[in-house]
Amino acid sequence: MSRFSARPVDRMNRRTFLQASGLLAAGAVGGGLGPRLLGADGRVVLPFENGERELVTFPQKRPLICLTSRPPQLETPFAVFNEGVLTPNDAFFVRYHLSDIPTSVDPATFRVRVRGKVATALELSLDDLKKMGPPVDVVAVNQCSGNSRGYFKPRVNGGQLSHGAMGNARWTGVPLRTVLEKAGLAKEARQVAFNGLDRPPLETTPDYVKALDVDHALDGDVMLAWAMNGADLPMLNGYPLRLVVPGYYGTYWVKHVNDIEVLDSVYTGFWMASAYRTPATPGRVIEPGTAPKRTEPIDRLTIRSFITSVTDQAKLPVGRETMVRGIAFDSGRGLREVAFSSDGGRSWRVAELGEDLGRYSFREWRIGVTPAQRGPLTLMARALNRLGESQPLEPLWNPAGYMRNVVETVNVEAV
Ligand SMILES: Nc1nc2c(c(=O)[nH]1)N[C@H]1C(S)=C(S)[C@@H](COP(=O)(O)O)O[C@H]1N2
Ligand SMILES: [Mo]
Repeated sequence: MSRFSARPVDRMNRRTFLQASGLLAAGAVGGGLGPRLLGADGRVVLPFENGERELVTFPQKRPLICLTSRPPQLETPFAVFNEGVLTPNDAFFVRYHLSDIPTSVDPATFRVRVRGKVATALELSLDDLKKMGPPVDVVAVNQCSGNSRGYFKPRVNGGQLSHGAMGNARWTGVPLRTVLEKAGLAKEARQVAFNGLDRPPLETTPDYVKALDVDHALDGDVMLAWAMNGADLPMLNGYPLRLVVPGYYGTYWVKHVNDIEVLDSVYTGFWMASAYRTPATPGRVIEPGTAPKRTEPIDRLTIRSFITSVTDQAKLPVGRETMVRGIAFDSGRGLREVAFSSDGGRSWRVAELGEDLGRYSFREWRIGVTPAQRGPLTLMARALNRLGESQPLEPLWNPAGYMRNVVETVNVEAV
């Protein structure tokens, strides 16, 4: 697959990247494009073995939890999810697979190409896209399928993430359908493959390309987005254009997308055929130590909920009400309720849901807790959607540590 419709990227132009982010003038970045370490106290400890992490800053980002710095893989500190239902752009997590990532893109010369099984191949500028019709907006969760992988037991290979490889933002762009209809799909069109400006360091490394079935690509929800929370996409989140696939795991949300190819077959590149797959079993689960007979691609988000306002070891006053708050989301089927327990799952009450920002968004919830006596309390939240999907009480294990959605617990103390 040829990669570029133009050569918009000056990969090594650090100056442009820093200027664009306003950081050069502020002098906030030290040597190189690498992360700036915050020093001995700039550390966090995630609650699993080998969970000690550095906090680092990259251009356009506040200090985030560093999983790797080349390529950048950054987690959002969990406290951010208690500050608001939209994740700020400078706190939004970052995931890359390939080390050769764009560090500056000229929006004037950037082009996205649409080619393959189409009536008319297109080369569209950002202006062209913005003129294709009124911009559409969706609030949607982008979550890595490996989010929370560090909690898998037995432990599994892969980035040992806590719960910060997710975020919720308002995305603005043009429906992919509008663009594909302009190109005119051929009758034999079967899948659409998406490629971005990042490149493999070696020719033998497979380029990061993902594909969607044609029906999905045309559903009207899938979007080419140029803005996030009302601002340009941060460079590390896909500037100047990314795919947004509401309700689906982040692996499909191709960043810096500049090449869209309509195929008459099922795409067989590495990142679809070999990576980002789970056992093809109910719950995607297999016995640890065994190998799946069949696998299938990651697809929709599993339903999840989190308590955000209290963390392990928090103290709640006896005889007084504490408002416990959190977030919940699913793949867009429609959240029905969030149940809450303060006795380790013996009894459940229904929490009050916050503002509805749309079916793909985080939904805030809250509930009052008044401990009757001193001692430990085990807090749990469990979401349920209109399809009847809920969260398991026991974790579901798969070899790559994907799609975790067990009911999480927070252990606090009534004092
Ligand atoms: N071009 C490109 N797009 C990509 C990836 C990548 O490596 N390259 N990683 C994907 C994965 S696995 C995830 S989880 C999301 C993360 O999006 P974010 O970095 O904006 O948070 O980007 C997706 N899009
Ligand atoms: Mo991911």
